[in-house]
Amino acid sequence: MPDFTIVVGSRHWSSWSMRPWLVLRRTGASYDEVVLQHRTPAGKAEAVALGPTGQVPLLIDRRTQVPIKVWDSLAICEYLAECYPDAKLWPVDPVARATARSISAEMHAGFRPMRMALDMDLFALKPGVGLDEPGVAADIARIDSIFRDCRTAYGTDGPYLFGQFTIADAMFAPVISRFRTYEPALSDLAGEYVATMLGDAGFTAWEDAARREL
Ligand SMILES: N[C@@H](CCC(=O)N[C@@H](CS)C(=O)NCC(=O)O)C(=O)O
Repeated sequence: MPDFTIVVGSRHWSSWSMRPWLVLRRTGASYDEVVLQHRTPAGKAEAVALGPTGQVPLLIDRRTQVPIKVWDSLAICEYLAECYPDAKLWPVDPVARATARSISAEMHAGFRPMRMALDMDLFALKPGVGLDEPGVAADIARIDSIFRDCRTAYGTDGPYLFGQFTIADAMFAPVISRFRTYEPALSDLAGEYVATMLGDAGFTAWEDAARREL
């Protein structure tokens, strides 16, 4: 039996599921998946039966006699970082790590106007739709500045926000999908980072699995 089970929602829409799934994949751990159509009554009932919140994602660690359940995307990422220190899921440098944690928490708790107006719809192309909704431009500008600032300050040893892939990249991965769908204007540096993430092996593996879900 694999060490972990990750319960995710439909890969087309479950932005919260995408994040820890990308991180789990980076650990190299063995895992299997349960994919719930979380927007349907049947999928919701399954989620309620599996975890305490009735939401996805949910991680089940089966390495212990009594399996450990971890819910909420950021908590799952933190748990995996603790289980797999060699995977360097957070930056090694303490200043970079503090920044990575801050922007990950900012993503987790914030950007509500953008998240509400620009739904993740993995393969859809809807250029311009929703961009003039209240608060959306400010959210996009803030994300653009996060991408620019991290790439400039910490991105010298690789193409990701902190050089090598970290949890921060996973936390912003659904935003990458949204930017492809709604095509807001971005700075050159932010646009380059979006292109990097669209070509990331984990991101494209998520897309491949979504195609098989259809
Ligand atoms: N804060 C949670 C949010 C989880 C969440 O909202 N999941 C959505 C799917 S992306 C869900 O389960 N929706 C179904 C529902 O709430 O009934 C996390 O970070 O994991």
